[in-house]
Amino acid sequence: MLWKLIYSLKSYFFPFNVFHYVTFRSAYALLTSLLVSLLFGPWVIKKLRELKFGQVIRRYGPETHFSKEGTPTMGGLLIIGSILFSVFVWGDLANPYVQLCLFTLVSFGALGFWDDYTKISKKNPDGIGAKRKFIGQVVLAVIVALWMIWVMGDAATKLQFPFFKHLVPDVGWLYIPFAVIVVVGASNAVNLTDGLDGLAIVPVSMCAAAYALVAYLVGHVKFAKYLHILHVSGVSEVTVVASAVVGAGLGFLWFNAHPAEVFMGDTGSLSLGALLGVMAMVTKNEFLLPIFGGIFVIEALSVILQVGYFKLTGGKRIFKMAPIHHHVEKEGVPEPKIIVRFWIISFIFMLLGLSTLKVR
Ligand code: 57M
Repeated sequence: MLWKLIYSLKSYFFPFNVFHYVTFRSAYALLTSLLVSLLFGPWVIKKLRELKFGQVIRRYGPETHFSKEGTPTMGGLLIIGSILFSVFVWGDLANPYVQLCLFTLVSFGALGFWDDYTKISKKNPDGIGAKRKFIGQVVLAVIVALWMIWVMGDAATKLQFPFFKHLVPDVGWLYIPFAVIVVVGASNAVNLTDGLDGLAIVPVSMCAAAYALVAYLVGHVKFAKYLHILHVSGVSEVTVVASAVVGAGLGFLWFNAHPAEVFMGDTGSLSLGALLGVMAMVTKNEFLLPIFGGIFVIEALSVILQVGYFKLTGGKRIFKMAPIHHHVEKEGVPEPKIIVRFWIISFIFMLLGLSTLKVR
């Protein structure tokens, strides 16, 4: 909102007119959240240490993780704070889609914080419990879905698919359970992926960058028409939010890179995953998310297959350990190598997803 103050002075100094442009504000939103997270990172990590918000390591996990015991967690507070500050400066808080994104970020962040804090205060790795966490996610996802339908109107319940420009069914109220699957699925998939230093934050940042572009295109009538995608007026402002996520993610990576000085915690993973889900919804490109976030799909599928096979066979495993990053670890691949290779795969998924915008 701060940009509106400077923009109002354009009659005195015309170059201030540039503050009106989403592209300009998005670039500076990225730089602002990056700078804020870099500047405040050391202080936040110091505070988390002082508050003894240290990670409890499961003893049945990979031995290489035992040395991570006590690493400050809840670093998601730094990510969320950097995004909020940057969007306050460069975003339009009156925009309903920006409000939806920020509500999702803060509400899921609060749910994750509650879980993280319970894990630490009660020394219980299960935190508030999977059932209570899931119910919280579903309730918040329903609120976001209803809010979006109220804001967006008829277009909200329409679905569009990669490659099929004429297939745009209106699913009506069925969109609510669909939206719950998108938001809760993304939230939990990012949560599961966040198991190695930097493993989740880079694919999250790549997905956010992809949705920054998608939001910009969907929000512009000409671009949307040219690409045969639904136009959603006003959704271009989400480009500013998505760019702030990229900046905050890079800033957090500075400290989360191996060997990590801080973990994002459920505070970060639940909120960022859910935010990606909501960005997919407000841009009406929900089916691009499993492509952009292909690495999250692989991680979640590895758990589903492992647990399902384990139950079906009375104890047999497909992987040495799920999620799949632990299986690769058990194969003896060093953590840094796994992380960078997963980043490369994530980058490929992002490009594949973006390419579908042209192939329709
Ligand atoms: C989320 N959390 C990490 C950190 C991070 C059903 C089962 C697959 C569930 C799954 C699980 O509990 N997932 C929870 C993953 C944890 O990271 C913390 O959690 C936050 C994210 N929510 O921000 O605060 C550990 O991950 C490591 N880590 C890093 N660097 C990072 O930057 O090294 C995290 C971030 C941290 C740290 O060690 O403690 C996690 O892995 O729990 N369970 C698992 O993933 C476990 N898998 C498992 O039990 N597999 C079984 C069955 C159930 C499928 C099997 O394969 O038979 C593994 N995780 C752990 N130990 N920690 C293996 C055992």
